[in-house]
Amino acid sequence: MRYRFPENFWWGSACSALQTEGDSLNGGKSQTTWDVWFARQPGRFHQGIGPENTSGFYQHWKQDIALLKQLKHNSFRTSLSWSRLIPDGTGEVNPEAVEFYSHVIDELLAQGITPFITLFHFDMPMVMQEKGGWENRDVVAAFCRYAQICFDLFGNRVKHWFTFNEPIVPVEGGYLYDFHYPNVVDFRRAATVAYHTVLAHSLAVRAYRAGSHDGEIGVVLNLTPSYPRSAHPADVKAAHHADLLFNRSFLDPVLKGEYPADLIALLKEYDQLPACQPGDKELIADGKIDLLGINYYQPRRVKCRDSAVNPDAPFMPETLFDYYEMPGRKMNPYRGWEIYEPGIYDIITNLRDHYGNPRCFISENGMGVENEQRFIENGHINDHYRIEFVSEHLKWLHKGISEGCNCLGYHMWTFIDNWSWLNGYKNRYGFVQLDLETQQRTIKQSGKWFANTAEHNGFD
Ligand code: BGP
Repeated sequence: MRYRFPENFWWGSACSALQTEGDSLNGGKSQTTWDVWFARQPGRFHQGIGPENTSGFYQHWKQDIALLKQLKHNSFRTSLSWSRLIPDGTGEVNPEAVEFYSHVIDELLAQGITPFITLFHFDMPMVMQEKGGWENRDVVAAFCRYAQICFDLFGNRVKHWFTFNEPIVPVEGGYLYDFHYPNVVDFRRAATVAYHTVLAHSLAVRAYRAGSHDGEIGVVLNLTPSYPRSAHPADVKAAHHADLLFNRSFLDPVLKGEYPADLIALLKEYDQLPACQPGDKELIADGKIDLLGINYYQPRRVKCRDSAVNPDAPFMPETLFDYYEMPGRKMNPYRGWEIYEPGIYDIITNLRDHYGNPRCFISENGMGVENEQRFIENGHINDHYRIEFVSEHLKWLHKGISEGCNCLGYHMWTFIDNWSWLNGYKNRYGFVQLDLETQQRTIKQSGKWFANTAEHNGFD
């Protein structure tokens, strides 16, 4: 076999609570920011479809786990919902939620599928957002209590924990670019949210270690390699700044236990540093992880700014660089993201060379495509483009692993077509096609290809 992966490689997929569970206001669950935002502004969501309208994992979990088995998964990541487990954010634990998540975890284990559990995947309980969300340190403390409760309830069965999924995304979406609630555009507040998220992560890691649990804890980061337009120092500097803001603002604290000195200097220069308190430094040093999840979808290409900075304009990341469209780039036109397979290799070799080669795995990678029904052949979707997407990324991953990178698995986003935030069901990502009306599930060609690859631990 040409591309054989190391023994015990994790083959699986990822999803999140809010994007799959449905029953978003049943079973004792309280509202997340998404439920509230959707109720207020349904027009901002593709075709007016909100988080109550999903693949219904809350009802169909057993059937879906049977599908995971058919897809030959040996591991699977999903998230717990804070607002389902602790509806008022800080008080009583909801027994219905404990029962639901226990059933899911037990069934995964019974099917030989290792559960990977994320604690927070973009779904802030509204009660916590009303207190200021991540801008408020009390919310940071409440998150730590929630994490501790999860470790105590499920830690005997769950051995792979992740504090956050893509923590930079709620910063970008909620506080810079208006694609998450609370729709603020303010860099200083964004920096505070990012900083407090790192503190929340570190507190949870501390709590996990203090509990002497027999397992490992990490975080899932979306790493977008920053490529400069050219080797000109101005372009290189622009790419370095983008890397500091969007990658290293989380990567360095969780792997090195401290922020990059040049990120601190940069924010200081523009008077954007968040407020620190005594003890924060030690706390961040304690937030070092055992396992890094890497979500990779697209690179970030930048160049130096074409125009001068308006001194009266508020500071934004784009004060420091412009985006660059590489001629001839390969695009996923539905999502508007560049497809650049070598990026996955660049990420893991960078981790090997500059971060001590940490234990890591690809926790998300995938391709959302619109109107996939046009590819139906003999009753199922023949998504050859997705097979090509996955296999091309796997080839680069394989190369990195054969050159010594400590990458332990590959999880696809995602196993069944799911609800994609503001995009609703516009772009389909699954190995399994979902008919939203009938809830019928049909395995796509890529699902068959993946099952075969997982079963043989590689492909030709
Ligand atoms: C990641 C998120 C997922 C998922 C995926 C696809 O950023 O962790 O929640 O949604 O991207 O992106 P989208 O759904 O926006 O197309």
